[in-house]
Amino acid sequence: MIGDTIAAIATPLGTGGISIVRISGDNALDIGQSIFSKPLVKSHQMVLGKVKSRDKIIDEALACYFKAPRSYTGEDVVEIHCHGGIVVTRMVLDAALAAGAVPAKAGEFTRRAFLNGKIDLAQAEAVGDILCATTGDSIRAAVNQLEGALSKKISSLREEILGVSSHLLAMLDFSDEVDELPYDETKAKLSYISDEIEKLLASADDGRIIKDGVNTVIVGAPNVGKSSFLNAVAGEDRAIVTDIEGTTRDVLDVPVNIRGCRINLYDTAGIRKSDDPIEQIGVERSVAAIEKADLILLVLDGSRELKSYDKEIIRLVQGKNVICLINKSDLELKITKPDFDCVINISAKSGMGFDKLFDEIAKRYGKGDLVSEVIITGERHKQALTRANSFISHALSAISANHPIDMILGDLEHSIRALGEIDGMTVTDEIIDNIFANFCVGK
Ligand SMILES: Nc1nc2c(ncn2[C@@H]2O[C@H](COP(=O)(O)OP(=O)(O)OP(=O)(O)O)[C@@H](O)[C@H]2O)c(=O)[nH]1
Ligand SMILES: [Mg+2]
Repeated sequence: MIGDTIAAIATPLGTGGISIVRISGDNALDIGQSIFSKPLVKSHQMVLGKVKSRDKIIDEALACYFKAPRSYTGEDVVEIHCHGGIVVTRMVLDAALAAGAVPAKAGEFTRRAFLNGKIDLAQAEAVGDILCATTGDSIRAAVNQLEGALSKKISSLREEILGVSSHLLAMLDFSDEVDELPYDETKAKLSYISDEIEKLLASADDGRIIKDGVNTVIVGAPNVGKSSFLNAVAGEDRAIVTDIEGTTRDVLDVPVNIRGCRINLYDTAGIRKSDDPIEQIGVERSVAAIEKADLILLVLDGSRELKSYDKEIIRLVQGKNVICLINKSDLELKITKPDFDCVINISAKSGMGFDKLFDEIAKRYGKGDLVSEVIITGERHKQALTRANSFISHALSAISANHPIDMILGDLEHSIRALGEIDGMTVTDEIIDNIFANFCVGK
């Protein structure tokens, strides 16, 4: 048992068809039964009855008993599916609390599922990722992780390392008798493991983009139509647009879904030298945003020739990942097109050229085919794999330098521990607390 019997509202608070109050723990059945009119005898069966609080009927509802361990948390669980009004749902929860349950903390149901071995840590994190997912790709990647794709990979790597460790332990026994140990097989195995970890690490960039989106910075000189473009893509007036140069001062962040890719659009201040100290700060922020961008949308005003500012910005983004947008293409074009691999004529006013731009973005960032593979979407996983790999490399150098077997075994042990942080086989309370602190109550 992991402590008290807990209860919380598992659905978002608001007016809807139904809300679910979930109760989990050793006393879940007693508590659930004490507030429900019909017997909850059979596991996994919905029963229609009345929810009561101190013998007063609160609502008509469906209740379901999930007998341990066949429940989300692995404990006895009772779910009450009541009518979805804010007040009635709170009253059902209050009835469960009055009957002896304690309020669940953020993520406590999923945390218990992890502690009871129903899911591992990577799978628990996937639950959080599904809740926050904004695109089909990010949901598919998270479901893949929830189904255990990453966990299986981690566990097979761990098995491989353990295999090498037992082989080395066997060698320890006769290491005094021979001058040189037959390390070839060990080296080959460790190199293979390291390659596999590197393959996983190589997927982390794609994984970050699938989960968190492509950081896309709109840059250009003042008045070229950056904010107009942002508003047109977002489909609402998020940024102020005027014909005065230097309208935008701060960086504005708007996430959009373009052909199933999450794109985090950043509108920035037009870059030019300015005497206005506020505008100058904006310009500095624009330049800083360029440095952190995955993709730069360089906007130029097609209705005029390039000015010195434009040329300076073109130099600034040279060599980076740029799509050049010739805006105001609804007007007569006077611009000499600059030399970029990808130049697209658009009009923020009419929407012309957007299709072509969106196709280009989908071509570059649509990861639909990738999400069926094992990919790393979490920074925490990336760090743990990097550490695991550095211990493997260390072990390989130790072998080459003919260091004692104990040292090599130590490296392998550290590497296994680092991998264990991903699925939770070897994890500190602090890491667990951090992960579940990001969950909401009721999950
Ligand atoms: N004809 C035409 N006008 C446009 C287009 N896009 C923007 N404009 C006009 O250009 C002017 C400047 O637009 P903004 O979107 O504020 O330009 P900006 O690049 O954000 O400017 P700053 O914030 O000052 O750097 C406004 O008067 C817009 O209506 C377009 O595609 N066609
Ligand atoms: Mg602007």
